Amino acid sequence: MLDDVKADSTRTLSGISSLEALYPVLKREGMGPGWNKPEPSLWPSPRKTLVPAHWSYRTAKAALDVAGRLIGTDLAERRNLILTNPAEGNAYGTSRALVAAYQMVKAHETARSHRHSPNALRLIVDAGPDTFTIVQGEKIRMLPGDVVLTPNWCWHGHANEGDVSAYWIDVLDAPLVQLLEPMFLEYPKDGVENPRGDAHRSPVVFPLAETMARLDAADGPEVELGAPALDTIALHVRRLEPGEATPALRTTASNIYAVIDGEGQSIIDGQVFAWTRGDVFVAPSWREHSHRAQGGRAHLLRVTDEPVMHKLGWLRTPG
Ligand code: GTQ
Ligand code: FE2
Repeated sequence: MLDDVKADSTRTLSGISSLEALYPVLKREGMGPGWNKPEPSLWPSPRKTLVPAHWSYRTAKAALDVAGRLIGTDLAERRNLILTNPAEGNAYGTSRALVAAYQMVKAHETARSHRHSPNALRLIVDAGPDTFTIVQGEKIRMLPGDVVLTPNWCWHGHANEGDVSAYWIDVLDAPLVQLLEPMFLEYPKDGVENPRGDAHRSPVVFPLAETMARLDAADGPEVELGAPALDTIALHVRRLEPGEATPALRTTASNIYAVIDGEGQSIIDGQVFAWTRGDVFVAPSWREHSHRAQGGRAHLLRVTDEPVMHKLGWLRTPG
């Protein structure tokens, strides 16, 4: 039957003498003329389809406090607010490859363990000393300014054993995983993970105090956490001295910034965003940007898909 249709098309094609007659036959065969598309498939330089954007921690925290009264981690799995890039047609990511979210775990609450193929990391914004994430059975303390990794397929859950709510910023490469489709998510067969002890040192945690000490000793204003931190995501902490503007950066990689401390403003492709501690903002691919601290020193966590761009030969950062 299928062979009959194919044979029929071949006969039809041999009788065609105009492009207009060719197009419907091609369509029926699941083919399209590359020379006659309404939109080109390739273009000379990045189209900058995602937009610069900023999210306020103050607002997110207030929203999470409301959500905390209305939904528990038993139902929510994760009580998070996803920071979707407001570009038209975009439904999920903060940048093309990465998604950022604010997450809250209330006092004496846990968020059950799971593991997934997306890589993840968290920057702690506000948390009491008895807030933990459990990564592969290792109990990791989460203090403000600390960065914790949960690489691809590592078990992880969160536990707040203290009396105050904990708030942090998650970044995952889930949009990239959605695009390429190697998505897996799994729950423990026997419920919860049994954590082992308290980890003070672990390859998955970058305590703030250590990062600050490295910056104090560094030649330049930026240090990298890990090399890179995750297969798909690199992390850098940038110190901004008051009044000093960073050199303008334009790169094919996308950069999500989370404010560790201080305040200031960034100009992203001509748009000005004022920021303060806990805020998140994004400079999508090819959007030139620079930052300036105001009032005092500030520190930004720069979260970038640079390792992906570099590995694939697509990283370009013209001077
Ligand atoms: O904390 O495990 O924001 O799995 C999104 C997915 C956080 C998490 C998010 C997640 C997590
Ligand atoms: Fe997770």
